[in-house]
Amino acid sequence: MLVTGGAGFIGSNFIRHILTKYPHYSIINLDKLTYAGNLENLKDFEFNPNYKFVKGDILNSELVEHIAQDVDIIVHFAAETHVDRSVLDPFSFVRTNVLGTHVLLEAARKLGNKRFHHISTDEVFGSLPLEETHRSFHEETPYDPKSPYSSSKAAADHLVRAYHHTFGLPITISNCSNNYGPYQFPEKFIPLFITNLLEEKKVPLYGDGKNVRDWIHVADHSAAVDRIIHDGRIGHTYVVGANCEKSNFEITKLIVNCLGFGEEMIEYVKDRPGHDRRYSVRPHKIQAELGWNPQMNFDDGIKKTIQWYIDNPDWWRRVKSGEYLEYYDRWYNKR
Ligand code: NAD
Ligand code: TDX
Repeated sequence: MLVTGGAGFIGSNFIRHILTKYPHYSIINLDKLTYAGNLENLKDFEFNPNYKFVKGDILNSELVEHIAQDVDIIVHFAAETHVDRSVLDPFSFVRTNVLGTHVLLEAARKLGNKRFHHISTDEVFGSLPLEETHRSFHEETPYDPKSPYSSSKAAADHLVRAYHHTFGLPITISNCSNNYGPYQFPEKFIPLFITNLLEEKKVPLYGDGKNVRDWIHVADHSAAVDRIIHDGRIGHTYVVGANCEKSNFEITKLIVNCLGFGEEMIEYVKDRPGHDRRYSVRPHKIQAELGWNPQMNFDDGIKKTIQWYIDNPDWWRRVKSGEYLEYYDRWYNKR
């Protein structure tokens, strides 16, 4: 299996899931090690003979064709993933998410139509109004991306489908909701808020704090991708989510209280431009067809996640420095 972006948050959790469940599988992890990639995430697999890391860019077609020669499947996680960064620097998102996906599709086609699974997001479907609680995203929802990030993911999804339709490439796509769990880079909402509080800093809640996200533990997302790559129908899309909608304020309060603070630690800050109001995912197809169901309830998952950040201060202190601080400064001072 060739996994791209396996040194990031979800990719590393997925590799750990696969090599634990199927110890005879062999994985090549191709990752550029951007600010978000971290080899420490898979340190325990460093010497596993069935795991190989290759540092490289998915836009390097020669390298991709070389390492994909003998694999049975490409599972494509690599991407620029932070919506706020896509506001500051849209081109890097077009480059990696659109052009990079294209390079991988071409390689898969040239190498005799390799099986290809593309990891996408529910954000390609756009934004739902808060009050229309009966509406959720599903496989037939029209695409309506709103941010440079979600537009670049949508463009990639269309290319993946076009390669199936035009060249018969055996593809599947998953559109998953917001993930949380261990090894998530602390620029994202949940780990940013946990680590800020561990540093006794306030947490920056955007706008009115009422935006809603549909949360899933990363272990459940990994299990969903596992089901799709093994038994998913070729050419099909599966939306993935855990039926767990929460407002940002609700989650903020939970984290703040869990860490022994009160609401005085919440700082309402200027909203993200174009901030999507609500995401909601209806994962009926993957549940009915593949028998997948989320296992982790949010209360347990968030407590375990908070504990993971408490137990791993070296990990997050190292990544929450250098480049990250420059980015944070740009985000708050130059937008
Ligand atoms: P992440 O930012 O933690 O990791 C991305 C990884 O991709 C990093 O290891 C980085 O080094 C690597 N990478 C980036 N550009 C690369 C390039 N040009 N060549 C090779 N490697 C490159 O991201 P994540 O949160 O783990 O997301 C993984 C995938 O899941 C993405 O495709 C994302 O769109 C999708 N997704 C994420 C979420 C979420 O909530 N985090 C939800 C749904 C879908
Ligand atoms: O400082 C913050 N304050 C705040 O209020 C940050 C970083 C976020 N937020 C809000 C914005 C969102 O409503 O929290 C919510 C979650 O924000 P992010 O963690 O940035 O996630 P989101 O924008 O929803 O996108 C995520 O989910 C889908 C991932 O980053 C994407 O890669 C994935 O596709």
